[in-house]
Amino acid sequence: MEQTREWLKQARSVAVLTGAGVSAESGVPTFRGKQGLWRTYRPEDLANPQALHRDPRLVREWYNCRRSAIAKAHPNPCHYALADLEQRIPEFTLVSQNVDDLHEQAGSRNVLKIHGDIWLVRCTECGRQHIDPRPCLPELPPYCHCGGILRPGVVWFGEDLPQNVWCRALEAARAADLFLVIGTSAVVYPAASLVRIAKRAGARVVEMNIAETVITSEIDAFLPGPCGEILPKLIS
Ligand code: BJW
Ligand code: ZN
Repeated sequence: MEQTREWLKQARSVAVLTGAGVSAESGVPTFRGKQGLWRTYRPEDLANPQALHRDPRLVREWYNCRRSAIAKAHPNPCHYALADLEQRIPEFTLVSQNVDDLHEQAGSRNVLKIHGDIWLVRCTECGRQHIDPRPCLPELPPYCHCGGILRPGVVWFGEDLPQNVWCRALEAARAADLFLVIGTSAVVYPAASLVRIAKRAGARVVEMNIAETVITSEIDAFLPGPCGEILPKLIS
């Protein structure tokens, strides 16, 4: 903790990669592990275009469940600490895999949402997208004015990340003196590749998680525990 505090003090450029663990303390379920799974499904079974085609009702149910949980959630001390950090560091980029809006609600400004936004719906035919703030989407399946089916405005397996957003995430990882990896299992690519990219470009990498992950052995420091406790302590 002391060493990381020192790195943080000296850093001019900080990039952060967040995952579902950051919103877990706000009551939003994670994706993996016993606590994370929705019913018996793995995220790989639901978060893909084939699942929407095969079983639109199931996919809609999953997203409605998550929309309701996110609608009820409030930012936790980790979200607020990250917003606070943004004010103190000259160059600060928050790269989030999360599709909720809790970082923005906490006051973070420079957020790169590399896996999209759960409040957006996008037409599978004409590509138009808009915000739909309802916790539950009623129609099955919901339709666009053009007759196309509407889907969540998120990135599923096998789909490209939004290019502009991803390029900015890469730049931030390459420019960082310090790279924080918070509350992610780091198994989903290309998001997880940012860790190695930052490290190769010279950044110190610090991970905060309640459990060790696949990247723990490759990084400079591991701070175990709930990030809603660790990060506020680190920046205090
Ligand atoms: C706490 C805590 C607390 C709990 N405090 N910590 C290279 C190698 C291998 C595979 C690939 C590769 N490149 C591409 C792939 C394929 C694929 C992939 O990664 N597969 C692997 C899983 C094997 N990737 C893709 O398909 C990506 N697209 C792509 O590569 O495009 C190019 C391409 C095109 C065409 C063909 C092939 C390639 C897209 C990936 C999209 C991922 N989408 C999802 C769903 C988003 C929409 C939605 O939310 O509905 O993103 S999947 C899901 O996983 C979601 C998350 O953002 C993502 C990461 O999960 P995360 O955040 O890490 O959550 P968990 O649950 O896994 O972990 C939580 C962590 O928190 C745990 O560690 C806990 O311990 C911890 N925790 N409480 C601190 N209080
Ligand atoms: Zn349309």
